[in-house]
Amino acid sequence: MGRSCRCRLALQVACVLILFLMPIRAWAATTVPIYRMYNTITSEHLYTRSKTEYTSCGRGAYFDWRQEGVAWEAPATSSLPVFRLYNARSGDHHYTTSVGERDFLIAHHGWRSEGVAFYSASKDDTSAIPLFRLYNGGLRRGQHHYTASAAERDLLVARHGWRSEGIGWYGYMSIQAAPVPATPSTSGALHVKGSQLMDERGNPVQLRGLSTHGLAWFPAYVNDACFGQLRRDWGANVVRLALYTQEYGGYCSGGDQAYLRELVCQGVRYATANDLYVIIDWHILSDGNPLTHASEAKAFFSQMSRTFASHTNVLYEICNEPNGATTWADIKSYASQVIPVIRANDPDAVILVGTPTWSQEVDKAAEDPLHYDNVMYTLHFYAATHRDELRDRLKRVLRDGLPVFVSEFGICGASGNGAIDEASANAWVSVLADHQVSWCMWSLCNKAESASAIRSDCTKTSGFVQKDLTQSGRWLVGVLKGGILTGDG
Ligand code: IDC
Repeated sequence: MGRSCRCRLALQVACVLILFLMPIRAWAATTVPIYRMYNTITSEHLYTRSKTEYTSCGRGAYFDWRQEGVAWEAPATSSLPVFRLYNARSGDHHYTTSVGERDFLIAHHGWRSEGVAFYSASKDDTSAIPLFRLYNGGLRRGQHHYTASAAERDLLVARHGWRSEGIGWYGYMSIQAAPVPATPSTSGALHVKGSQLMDERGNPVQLRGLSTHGLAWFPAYVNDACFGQLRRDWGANVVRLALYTQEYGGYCSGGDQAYLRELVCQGVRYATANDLYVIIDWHILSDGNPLTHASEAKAFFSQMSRTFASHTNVLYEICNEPNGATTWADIKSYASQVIPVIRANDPDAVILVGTPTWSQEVDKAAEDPLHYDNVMYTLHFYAATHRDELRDRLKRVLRDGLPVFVSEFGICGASGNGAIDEASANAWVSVLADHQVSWCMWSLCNKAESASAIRSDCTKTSGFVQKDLTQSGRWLVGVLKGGILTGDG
């Protein structure tokens, strides 16, 4: 059976089901997931509420559908239908809320109605989110694209010749069933080649995920269900475990070292069980210079690398953010002590090294890099504080071949608080996607500050739903679920 036949049949089945279920759903005021599929041959995206259509459309001469997960949630029914049209000549699908547009395309451009695809939420519903509509006249098929992610929209407009056509309709954010990114089970042990992080077969790979807040302060988020949700529902493929060294209760400032080490080990175990890469972050901050606690760092990384020598999903970040008067020479001297300690147990693991001025001066590392394999240098940004100047610095060092990992960023100001700048954050993730630079957002906690992903009135530590997420959290999920931002669109 051809794809469109199968799709039509599935649609008919779905229509019957919808008719059947409609009164119950309306009464229960439920939402239904809308699945997004991508045809790698024609570049068309297809959106469907039919799980059958989603799971049965596979591969053929003219199509090779990739499942991209749940794009958004639609009301099970409403007074605002979104119509689906099919053009047999081009094999393209189109979606519109406008009866006028639908009838015009049918009457004058050879389109056929495929009924109601799904329903729109009301734009007056304060929990509804817009679905953006884009147009690309240069494509033979898939000329329209629809996304709930403003970041994906901005990237398509800025880099891929798309034109924004405003808002198509409204839905609700989905925080389930994200597309499957490169994970330890598919991509294996990572290595660094030139400026690029690579998987075990030598393909470029981008890690995208979330950093914990200080493990000593927010240990409860280190749990199996939480990491499972990050991976399966949000689509993250990395989690970073932030172990503060000097702050209150830190590893080198009175914290219970055995307990903190056990927390890190648990974090690695939960990450491993959920098929995530994991970064062990020695989170220097107020200690300024990593040399301050170099001997504790060596002992710590010696233990960790011995424990996880056989793990292929562990990355070591040896100093979060050197700052103050710390020079690149200081950091080099520190790295030259710590890297051999890790290498003695784990010869190939990827190691991340911080750079001066809160990990912003990657240019210093580019001028005088370390002489070890599988090392990357970190750049950290806070989108409302750091914009073009730091982005340009990143692009320059990448051009010069420096491997960079954005192991921490926020979409707010550098204090971790204050106003959020989504436009700047979107510009950042576009650049990172273009260059396949890996990243982790700060932070997985419910502290009352803008950087936190979880609202401060939410005391859950897993099973988050949309209303549990802050603006930062929602933005993150939107970006993780925007398929194009994985760089494979
Ligand atoms: C911040 C936390 C905040 C905490 C503070 C000091 O968000 O709750 O009180 O540290 O411990 C960084 C650091 C990161 C900061 C973050 C925001 O790596 O530890 O977290 N930030 O200020 N660099 C730039 C910003």
